[in-house]
Amino acid sequence: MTLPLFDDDALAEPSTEVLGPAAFVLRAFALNQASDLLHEIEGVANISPHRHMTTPGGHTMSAAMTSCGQLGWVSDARGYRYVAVDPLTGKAWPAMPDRLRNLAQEAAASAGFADFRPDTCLINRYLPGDRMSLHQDKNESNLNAPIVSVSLGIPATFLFGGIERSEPTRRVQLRHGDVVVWGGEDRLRFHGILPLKPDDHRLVGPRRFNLTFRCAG
Ligand code: MD6
Ligand code: FE
Repeated sequence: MTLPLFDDDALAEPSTEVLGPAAFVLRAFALNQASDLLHEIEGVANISPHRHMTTPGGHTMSAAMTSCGQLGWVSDARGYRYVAVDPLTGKAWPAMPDRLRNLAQEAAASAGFADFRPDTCLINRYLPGDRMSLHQDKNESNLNAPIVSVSLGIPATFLFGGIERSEPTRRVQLRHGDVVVWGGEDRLRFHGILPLKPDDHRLVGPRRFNLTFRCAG
């Protein structure tokens, strides 16, 4: 028998890392469902394709985005917000697949947030070099609900800061199958993603997907 010594995913064991009083990394939580999740992402992107949005300041975001659920996150010259109609297609966002909703609910519950009922899932797609600058997630009307964030594909370095932009950040490596859950007093902490290093994932290719589930409406 040959042990998969070169395959990080195959060696990943479920475990929990504590980032704050109400913020946790659930290592490998989504690993055994990853190919099903990728299939669902493809289904969503076939209806509402990934696109590069513009920030209110006029910059093009490096990660390409789409959404599913009753609401989708958009950014343009008018600001950041959630809308029920995809501006690219003129139609409602694709429904949130049950498999995605169930995974988010299970991850939230195992981090201590019972009855998480997300109404939106933002699907970010990063290529090597893409990044996400330090930000707070505060466009959601329900800031009591946590956020569940699923990483698939090539690894990324997540920056996790404080409630003020000026506070120091720590670096957390997020790999294929990892899930971050945060809420409560950690809900408004600044965070971001460093530019992705060139890499190639055996299942996903030279890409990273990040799914973030929230209660936005
Ligand atoms: C990303 N994530 O991982 C970007 N936001 O690609 C986020 O911006 C994020 O992972 C809120 C909660 C969890 C996250
Ligand atoms: Fe965020």
